Amino acid sequence: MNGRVFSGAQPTGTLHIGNYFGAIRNWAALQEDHECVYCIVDYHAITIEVDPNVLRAASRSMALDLIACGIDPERSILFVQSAVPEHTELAWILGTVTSYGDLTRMTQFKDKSAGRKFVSAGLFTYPVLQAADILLYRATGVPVGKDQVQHLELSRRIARRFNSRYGELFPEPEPIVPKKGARIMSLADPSIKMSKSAGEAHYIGVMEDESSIRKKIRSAVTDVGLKPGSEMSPGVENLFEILELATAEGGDPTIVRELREEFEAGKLLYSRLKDAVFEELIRIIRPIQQRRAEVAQSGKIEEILEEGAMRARELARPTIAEVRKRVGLG
Ligand code: AQP
Repeated sequence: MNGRVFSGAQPTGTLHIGNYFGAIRNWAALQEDHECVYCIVDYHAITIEVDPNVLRAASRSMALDLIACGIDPERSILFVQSAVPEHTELAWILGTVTSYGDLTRMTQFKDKSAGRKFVSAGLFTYPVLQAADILLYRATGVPVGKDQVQHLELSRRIARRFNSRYGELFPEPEPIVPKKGARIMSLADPSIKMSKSAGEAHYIGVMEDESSIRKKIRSAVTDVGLKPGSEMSPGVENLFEILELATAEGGDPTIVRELREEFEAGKLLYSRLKDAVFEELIRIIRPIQQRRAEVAQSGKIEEILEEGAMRARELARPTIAEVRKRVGLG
């Protein structure tokens, strides 16, 4: 084993291909040679108002999505964050070694708070809870997309400040970011990242039905007036990246080469590129959807999550006990 990794996904909706290529694929791969702790971060999800009944169901649904994408609950610890209250206890303590100034520089807070009438303090302190999630398990690696790298840097600073004030306890966690797919953009607006909360048009769900995926890809923003040697627009670049990532999972890479050559020659028909993206995505998504249906039918999800929470608490309790002792609490 090469150490322990931790990562989380918010149950704010269904997994999209950005989550899959940027993070979840890596989560699955890391199971081969790491001790993996994967969490459905419902405490994070409530930083933006959400219907309680929707949230509970969404956490179960996210667990099914993750298992369908290859997270094996026997090899990895898979659980819902709120079943392990040590996360919030550590978050409070770590908040006292977090600089207010650092928090004000977080771009995710700026993006997510923009245009909202009510901005919760929880949304502002979100990165402290994220640091607690990781440090609670003394994880050394965190597989995430590019959007989370700034938060990870803050987690490292928090660990450093805690260690220097109370004595060495936490390793400084390193982000594990894929070389390709770390930032998939929205198809409807390639200037923003693909995201659940940006709205339906902005993402392709891993569990979405084929006709809806086809429609979204067909209406993906590209550009007009392709000439030989012209620069690739962000929308076209994004489609090529998705195509490359999908073909890399057991597909035929010749199609990517051919389409790139057609682009260079100024002859590429975007409808051809979009059809290829659709075909390749469906090829990898279909078996995931089938697997999800099977796991859902087995009716074991509650049991899996309970077992995961129990295993997570076994790891979390000694850390929190040590933290309390060092800080002089209790
Ligand atoms: N567009 C993306 N490209 C690559 N990776 C991405 N991730 C998110 N969007 C992209 C990575 O997916 C993991 C899980 O993300 P999350 O569920 O914790 O929430 P998020 O980062 O806030 O993702 P969303 O879809 O944008 O959710 P909402 O809209 O609900 O906030 C993370 O590792 C993330 O880096």
